Amino acid sequence: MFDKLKKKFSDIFSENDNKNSKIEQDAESIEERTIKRDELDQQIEETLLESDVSFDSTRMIIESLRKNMGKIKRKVDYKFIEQELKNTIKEVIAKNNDGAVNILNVDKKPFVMLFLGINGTGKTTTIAKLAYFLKEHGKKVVISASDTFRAGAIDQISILGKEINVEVIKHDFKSDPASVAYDAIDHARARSIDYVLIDSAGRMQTNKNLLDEMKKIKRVAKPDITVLVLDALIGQDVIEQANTFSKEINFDGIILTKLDTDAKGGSIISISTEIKKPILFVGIGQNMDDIMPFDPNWYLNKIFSSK
Ligand SMILES: Nc1nc2c(ncn2[C@@H]2O[C@H](COP(=O)(O)OP(=O)(O)OP(=O)(O)O)[C@@H](O)[C@H]2O)c(=O)[nH]1
Ligand SMILES: [Mg+2]
Repeated sequence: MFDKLKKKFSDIFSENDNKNSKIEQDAESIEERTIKRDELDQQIEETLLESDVSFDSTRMIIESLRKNMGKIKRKVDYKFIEQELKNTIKEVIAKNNDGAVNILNVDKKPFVMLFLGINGTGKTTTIAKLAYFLKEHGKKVVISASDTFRAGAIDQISILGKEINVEVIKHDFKSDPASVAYDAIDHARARSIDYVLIDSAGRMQTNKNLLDEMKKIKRVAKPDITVLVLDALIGQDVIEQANTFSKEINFDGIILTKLDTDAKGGSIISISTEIKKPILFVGIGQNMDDIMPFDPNWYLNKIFSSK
C-alpha cells in the first residue's frame, strides 16, 4: 500500500540527508542553501504529482511548506523538512476530516446510510464490511438490497449478508429500489435496529434514468448520511467523479476503497483538498474485516518511513 510514495519520500529525505552530512555545512553560502531548498521543493513537487496528488493540491502543499519553513537562515536540515512536510500534509487532511460524523456514535435510531457510486467501485462489498464492523461493535444492522437493476446484485448482497449474519431486506429483480429501502427502514424501526445500510446500483454520472432513480431513493429513504464510494485505483479521476456526482446529488462523506492495491498513494491528499468531504472509512482488502475508520495519522505513518 502506497509503496511508491513512501519509497520516493524516503529516497528524497534520506539520500539528501546522507549527502548533506558529508559536506562541510558551515562553509555553505546562503545562495547554496537556497539552491538546495529549491531543488528539494522541486523533488517534493514532482513526487506528489507522480503520486496522484492533483496539481492544485501539490501547489498548496509546497506553498504552505515554504511558509511554515520561513527564510533559509540555517543549513538545510532534511529530517526537519521531512517532519514539516508531514505536518503540512497532516494539517490538510485533518482539516478536511474535522467534524466528520463518528458513525459508531450517532444519536438517531435507526441511522440510515445510503451508498452511491459508479459501477464497481466497491459499494456492495463495503456495505457488507461496514455491517460487519458495526456488528463487531455491538450494533444491530439491516441491509437494504436496493440494487434491483444489475442481475445478480440481490444474490451478491444476500450471500454476503449470510456470511456475516446480517439480515438483508430484498424485493424482486427490477422492482423499485426506493420501496425496498422504505421496507428496510420500517423493519429496523419495528425491531429496534440501529443502522440501515442501503445498497444501490452502480451508475455513471451520465445515465439520467439511474440518476433520477438515485434521487428518488434519497427522497423516500431520507438517509441520515449519503456516502459516495470511490475507487482509489482511478487516482486523480476521483475528483472529477466526485464533482460530477455532487452536481446531481448532495453527499456527506466518502469511502475510499481498494487502498490495498494503490501503490501511488496520493488520492487521499487530493480528495482532502479538492472534494472537501470527509473520508469516513477506507477499504483495504477483500475480506470482511478489511475496512477501517479513516485516520490521518495512520496514512501519514504509511507514507513516511520516519516516525
Ligand atoms: N482489493 C480490494 N478489492 C475491493 C475492495 N473493495 C471492493 N473490492 C472489490 O471490488 C470489486 C467490486 O466490488 P462491488 O462491491 O461488487 O462493487 P459495486 O460498487 O457494488 O459494483 P456495482 O454494484 O456493479 O456497481 C469486487 O471484486 C470487490 O471484492 C478493497 O478495499 N480492496
Ligand atoms: Mg454493487
